[in-house]
Amino acid sequence: MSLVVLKLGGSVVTDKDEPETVDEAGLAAAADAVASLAESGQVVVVHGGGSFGHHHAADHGVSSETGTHDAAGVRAIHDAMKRLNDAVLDALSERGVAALPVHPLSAGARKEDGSLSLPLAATETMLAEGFVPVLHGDVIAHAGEGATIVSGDDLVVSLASGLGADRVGLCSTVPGVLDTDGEVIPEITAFEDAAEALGGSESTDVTGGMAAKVRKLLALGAPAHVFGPDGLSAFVAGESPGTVIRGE
Ligand code: IP8
Repeated sequence: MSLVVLKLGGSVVTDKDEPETVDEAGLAAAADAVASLAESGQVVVVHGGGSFGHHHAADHGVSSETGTHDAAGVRAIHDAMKRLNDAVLDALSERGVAALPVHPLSAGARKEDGSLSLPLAATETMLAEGFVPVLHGDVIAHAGEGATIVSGDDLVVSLASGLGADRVGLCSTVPGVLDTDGEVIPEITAFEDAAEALGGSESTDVTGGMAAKVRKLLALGAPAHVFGPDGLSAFVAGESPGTVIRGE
């Protein structure tokens, strides 16, 4: 059975500029797409932080590199992400999807070099039993740093390579990776293909924006599709909306 790992960007399922606000229309469309994917194969969902995780992370001075030993701060970030995760799970459950949470804070850790260790037994067993695991960007224990942010993109890379995904989708609010003229770059096979065009994310995003996403996706074994909400149905249909990123 084919396995799809789909990341729903925080900007798709939340209003990124309003603290802790779900984008109901965006979430509904995304949940419809996941429900369609789940009808024909296995799917793992990962969602980003949007206005739930990033504001709290910035408030507590935590990023993917800078950690904290303040347990209250870690909980504030994690609890906000659990609230968003609940909203995603509810939307999926309303559509008959057997969605279950996997919280990275309790499942994985980062080594001193920053690399992510994400045991996959829970996710794998859920998939085998017909569930749809839903992970999320989170705060996570980090050797020598206390706890740092793990982005949904890092989780996608670990999940897709560890589980042997057939297709990877990253749905954000942009229609793909854009060149300097604002046109979608159809294919990226090396960072240099798009280096000039890759800027930072405009809203508060402690995990690095599009440049970091492209670097991580180039490291994957499977092709990854970066597309906007308008590309969701094409991705579900097995087409290649937006930009396809395949490392060589
Ligand atoms: O939005 C970050 O996940 P991302 C999650 O996928 C937090 O980068 C807690 C800020």
